[in-house]
Amino acid sequence: MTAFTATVPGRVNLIGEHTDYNGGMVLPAALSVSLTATLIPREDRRVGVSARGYPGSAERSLDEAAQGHWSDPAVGAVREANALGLLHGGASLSIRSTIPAGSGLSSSAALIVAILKAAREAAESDIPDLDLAVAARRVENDYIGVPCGIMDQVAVAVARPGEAIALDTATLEYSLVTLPDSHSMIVIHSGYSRKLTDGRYKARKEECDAARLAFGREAICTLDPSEIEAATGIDETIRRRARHCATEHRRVIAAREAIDRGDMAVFGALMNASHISMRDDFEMSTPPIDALVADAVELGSTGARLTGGGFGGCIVACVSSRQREEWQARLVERHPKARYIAHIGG
Ligand code: GAF
Repeated sequence: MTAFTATVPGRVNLIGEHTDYNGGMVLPAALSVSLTATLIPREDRRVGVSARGYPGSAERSLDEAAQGHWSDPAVGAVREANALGLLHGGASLSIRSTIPAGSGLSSSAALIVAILKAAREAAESDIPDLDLAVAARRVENDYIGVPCGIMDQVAVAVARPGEAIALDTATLEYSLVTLPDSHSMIVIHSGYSRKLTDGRYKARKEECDAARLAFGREAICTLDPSEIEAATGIDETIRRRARHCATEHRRVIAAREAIDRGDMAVFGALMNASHISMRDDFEMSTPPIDALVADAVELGSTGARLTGGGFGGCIVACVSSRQREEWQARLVERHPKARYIAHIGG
């Protein structure tokens, strides 16, 4: 039996949180941590998964519903590969991953996209990466039941380690962004994990849906912040959620321009503003994450923020490359539960 293999990176989002299902911009970057899926097509309708870096192995039916099990993304990916005509039945899968799960680094998107890419190899298909990313989002939305946006799937399907991608989630147009050598983007795990399936992500999505109705705009990221302030009869929580999305979208555009100019001081200030907006307007941070971000800045990072879906997981900080190792050591000394995951840039 021939085996087909695909490797995809984890991603860190540099800025642009919860904008990807609200018609806004995001700026994720691919990391050196990665996931490799090896796939052997089967003629029956079973999906066997053995996984290093996951809780073990699983044997599932292609025809069963998602069960809240860690192997759901794998089963969903094989179902989607069948729907795309890349597979005609089940698969035996072997997974190796260095992307920590529950960290906001897209381990779930990486698992699904890697399986779809391996299935593409098996079918000798030329289906584009972007189409696989859209299919991977369907697995999350329709099979697993997580109402996520499209950022993670595009980031892990398209970007290469060390490369950022400025993605317009309304059109799926993107451009690659080179990060300067002068600074490192450092990913630090808070030591507190979270799951996108735990209900809080969904609650934020529903509040954004309510904002869409209240403001009568399909993409709330494109609302003018002054319009949000001036509107009357709007629930204050909904107003704050909309304000986060509209201002975060603008911060992503400004952040991309700052990187292009090599102005990492402005970039860092935008990261800090993003964190405050996530903390106060979107209420997706936690006290340990706020403390980590505050110390990251106090110890000399240009800017720092929570990254990913929120309520735990990782922060990302922009630090001058010369100071990286000392900064890291001092931060982790202050926060014993925190640990270094990866860095990109210089
Ligand atoms: C998670 C989701 F999967 C993404 O779609 C995105 O919404 C992100 O949280 C928040 O920016 O990673």
